[in-house]
Amino acid sequence: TWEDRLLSLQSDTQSLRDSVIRHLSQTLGRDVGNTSAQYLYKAVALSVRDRLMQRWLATRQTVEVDAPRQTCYLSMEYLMGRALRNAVHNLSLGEELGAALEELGLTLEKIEQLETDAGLGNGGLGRLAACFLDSCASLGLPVTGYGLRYRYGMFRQSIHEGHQIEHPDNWLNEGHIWELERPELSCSVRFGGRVELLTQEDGSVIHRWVDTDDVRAVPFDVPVPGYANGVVNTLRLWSSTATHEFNLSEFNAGGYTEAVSAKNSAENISMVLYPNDSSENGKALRLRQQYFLVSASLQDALRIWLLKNDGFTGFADAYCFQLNDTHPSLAVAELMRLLVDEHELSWDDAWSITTRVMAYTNHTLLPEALECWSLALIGGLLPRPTEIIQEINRRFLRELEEAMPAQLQQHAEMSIISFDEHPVVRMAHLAIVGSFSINGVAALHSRLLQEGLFKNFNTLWPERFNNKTNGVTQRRWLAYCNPLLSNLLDKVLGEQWVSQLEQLEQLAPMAESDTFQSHWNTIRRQNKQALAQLVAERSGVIVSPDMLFDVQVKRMHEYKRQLLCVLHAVHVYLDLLDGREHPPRFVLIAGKAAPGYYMAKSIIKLINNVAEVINNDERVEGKLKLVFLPDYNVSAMEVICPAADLSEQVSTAGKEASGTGNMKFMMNGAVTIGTLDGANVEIREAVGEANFFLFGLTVDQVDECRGNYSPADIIAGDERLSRLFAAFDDGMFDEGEPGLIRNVIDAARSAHDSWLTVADLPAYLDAQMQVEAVWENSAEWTRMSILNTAHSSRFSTDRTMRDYNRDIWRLQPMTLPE
Ligand code: DL6
Repeated sequence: TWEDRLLSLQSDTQSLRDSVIRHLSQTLGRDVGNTSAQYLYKAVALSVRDRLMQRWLATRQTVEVDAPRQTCYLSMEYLMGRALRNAVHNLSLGEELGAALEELGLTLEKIEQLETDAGLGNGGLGRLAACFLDSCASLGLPVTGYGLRYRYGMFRQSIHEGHQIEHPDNWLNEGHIWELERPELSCSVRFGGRVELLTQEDGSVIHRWVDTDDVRAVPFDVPVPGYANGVVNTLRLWSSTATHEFNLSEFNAGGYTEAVSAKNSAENISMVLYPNDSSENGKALRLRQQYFLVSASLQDALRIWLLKNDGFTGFADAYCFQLNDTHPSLAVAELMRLLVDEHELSWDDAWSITTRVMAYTNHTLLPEALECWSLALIGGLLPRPTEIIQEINRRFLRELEEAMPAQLQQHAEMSIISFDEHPVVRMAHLAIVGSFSINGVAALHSRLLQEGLFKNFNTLWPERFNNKTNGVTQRRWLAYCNPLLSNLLDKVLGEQWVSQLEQLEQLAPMAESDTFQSHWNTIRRQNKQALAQLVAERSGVIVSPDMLFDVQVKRMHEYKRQLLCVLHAVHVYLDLLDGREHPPRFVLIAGKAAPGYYMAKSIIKLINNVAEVINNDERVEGKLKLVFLPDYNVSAMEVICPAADLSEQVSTAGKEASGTGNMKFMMNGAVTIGTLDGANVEIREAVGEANFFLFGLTVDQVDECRGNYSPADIIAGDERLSRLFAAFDDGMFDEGEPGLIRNVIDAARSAHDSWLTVADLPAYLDAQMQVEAVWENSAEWTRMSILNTAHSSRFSTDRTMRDYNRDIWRLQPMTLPE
């Protein structure tokens, strides 16, 4: 009854309040009446963590002992963001905790802001892994995430005179409440050394990897609470440390630096996240990180298996390892090594297990992101795994000779180790040869993989290829980041929509209702006010919530074409100066550029230069603003996506594997302007052509364009473009650094521009005119906005995880008491 509920609410409120006070004084040793905000956050987080512990233990027990089958998700990146709000709501503690904090004179909203983002990822790939974990826990799937506990995560970005400046992300500075160190589960990972061949009495030869430099892998466990189901899965992050503290004799002899150097080099492995998104950079330390992750994780899985089994019969039916891109694809060789060398299985038995447990997800078609390690480098660092890769490849080429006789060109193209003078190991090929499932991340991307990049493999093993369109978790990306809309949805749909997102479809008929539209707009306006406040705090620029909020936030990359967005802003600016009217618009761009990516950094500078001119020109005051928001991260997106009117998804067709920002915006009621690329194709299909602003070349047209492209002619033939480029040529946005800006503009109008910016620009400007026309009809815009949310349910990672589970993992959901 409601009375019982009230009583339990009161007692929970009281026990939470007591718990906060107890942690403050007893765990943290602080004076309750006089402490810093950081300690208050910690005491609150500890109180919530307490509530997870029992369930966490019960879930681990179920996964390790009872679950007939489980998945280990191997990923170099997890972009988790903040944990407190997510845990509070997934545990349904919001009301009680809110009341407890109120009694202490605090608010949950303020406390939440004190948490540092866990930024152990670059962008889409890492955030996808975090969404997957949330959905798996919420669906009760026995899935453990394995990753690295980087001491420094994604760099912090500031802007100085328009330039990106990078700062170390010292995210563990204040300690991390959400992790538990598990030193007793540590293991050793080998590097270097050499391989010895030993002939056995029966004549067989065994390989011994000796004289290695070993590094200790220490796991730190992070809880992953499911939504209202009592399940708490685990994210296990490995930290590297030396196997021996330091060399005492050298230390005693005065060689202090030498004495600690082995320790330092071991600790370096998990020291810092490589800040490259979609490009590999071939550094030995990165290879060490990858091997460290896979070796420690596989050893852990085998250890758990051997707790209740005394051999490997049945292992392949009980485990699946999902490889998040090629970064962990050394897992194929490492599992072979562990099974053959350490557990003495025959090659054939080990290979049969390996190829039944590995599954590979590809996240990019960009050639620069396809990892290839020099055979010499990998051979020096990992001699035994390298031998195994060579043996896998020898057998694979033999298989090819039988399956595709006399097709030597194809054999060379498909070989794991290239036939070059300086051979490289193609990590994607290693992953494909060793996996029973290979998937892309959106329908278009998977088709392009099968018809293009992996065509030969698809001919050989068509049954291995499949698509799994990405998603986002509606809990973080709608229910918790947009509480006002979430409350409205609770009222009109009931609270079940949070776990049954299909219920959003029921909003569609309400899209025409004046009353519902009015509620919708009131909420959106408040969300826009919150974003306006963030923008004012971080950039000093004041924007009105009545403006059209036009947003492009994502990693800075030429193929994502932030340039289109800023060129359109300049076009509007020039129009306004020429006396043409446009509805008031606020263009927001944010994202980090890889520190070594000169062009992406120059684009940031260009955006800031243009912003400086526009925002300080009184003639366009109140009509146009452009802001580059520094230090974009998960927490910033939680404020941005509920407030966007227009979502910019404008990559060159065929380049964006899927995109997931596009889904967050759609779910929160933004309308997309985009190309037929990645998951945009499916978004448009879901929301209907009339509710999506489409422009630009298709993948086929992009291909046709190559070698036959003349941006100069396109510019000369379109007055808008001529005026635009003339403004840059006149130095309107140079701000004292003409070379930099000129470089970007010249690259865009070069016939060699791979991103075809100018080719798509006229159509983009036209599509933006359609945007304005609809925007001026407020009821029509609101209808489109509501329909976007209504039709967004297929972009939930709950759906994505069900798809993975149905086709790849085949896990039985766990049921635990709530
Ligand atoms: O699948 C997640 C995400 C996609 O949404 C993006 O479209 C794609 O660019 C990104 N891929 C990478 C590739 N990195 N590497 N290698 O981040 O994956």
